[in-house]
Amino acid sequence: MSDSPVTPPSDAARPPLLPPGHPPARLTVLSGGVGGARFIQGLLRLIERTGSDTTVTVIANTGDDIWVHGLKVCPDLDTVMYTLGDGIDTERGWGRREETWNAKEELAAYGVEPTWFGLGDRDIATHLVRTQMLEAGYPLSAVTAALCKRWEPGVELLPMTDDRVETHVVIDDPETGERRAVHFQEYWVRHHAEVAAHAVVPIGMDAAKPGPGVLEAIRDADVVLVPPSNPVVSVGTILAVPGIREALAATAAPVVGVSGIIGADHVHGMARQLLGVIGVEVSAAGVAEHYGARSSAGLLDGWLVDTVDGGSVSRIEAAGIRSRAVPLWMTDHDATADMVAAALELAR
Ligand code: FO1
Repeated sequence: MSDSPVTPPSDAARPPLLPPGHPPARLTVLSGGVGGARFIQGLLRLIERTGSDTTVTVIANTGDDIWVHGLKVCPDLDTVMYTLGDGIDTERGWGRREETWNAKEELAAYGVEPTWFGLGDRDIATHLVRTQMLEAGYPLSAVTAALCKRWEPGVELLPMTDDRVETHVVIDDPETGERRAVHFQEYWVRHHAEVAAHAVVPIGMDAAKPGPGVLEAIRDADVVLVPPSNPVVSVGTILAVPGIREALAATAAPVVGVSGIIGADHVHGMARQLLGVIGVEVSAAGVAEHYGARSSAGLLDGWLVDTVDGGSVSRIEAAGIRSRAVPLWMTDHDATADMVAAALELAR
């Protein structure tokens, strides 16, 4: 029997038809700290569940970074790295598990400030490595890649910029009543976001450039995901890096976000307070409208809200953003994976 001269069209010619909820090949996530890290854990669980060979690039906020005791601390980079590398203290959501605080106690015994910012002994090793490498001339992106060689987070972790940016908050000093700018960490960790705040200022942002790989990760993504991170100091700070908004407007990838506000309050952190500072309604719809629809020079193509906010879906869609109400409580990795699958569905 002669061989059939006709060969079937090769599958390589046709992009594989992905079953619903199956993550596409290349995902890029704009992430803050705790909320973003939990969201990415769910994304990795979804990839594991579907067996897809998806690559994930995380563009992390570095505006929370702070120099303390001569060390450079990068809370959002470290929270993502430790969480995905299984070194995180899951109670706190930051820093290392099985931590000890001897150095912190010794510093306090010397009366050295800031005593309100806790550096654990294990965590200090990360900051020593980072500070040494920065002082040797390595950019933050190279330092992060080096630290990730140990932690193997399973994603490409990119600082939003290699340049120094610090988020400061203008507050009324609780002791003196005088209005002054403090580092975001002092506002959050020392004052628990309980003092009157009047402005959020990303110091150094004008001179900042997107870090290596950042614009490419946005351009080349199949979908860009915006986790329920703080819209002001986490996502907002990433969007403020010159060039990043333009890249998000230009990418062929749908941009889909998940609300960190459920009902009238944030799930974690201080989004409620800071949304008030910038005059944005503290609601899932308010944040969606603040981010704006891509069809009108904004950020979003899609926006997931929690089931309690189902009534706001029509308002969000009226703003030009596709929306769906699904459970958004990240109670465990599978619940979060379901939420990520819903976000990817919205992106299709
Ligand atoms: N948060 C606190 O509430 N108290 C602390 O003493 C504290 C220390 C700290 C040290 C390193 C680090 O990476 C994070 C740390 N955080 C602390 C959390 C940090 O304020 C937040 O992770 C982010 O900046 C906000 O998302």
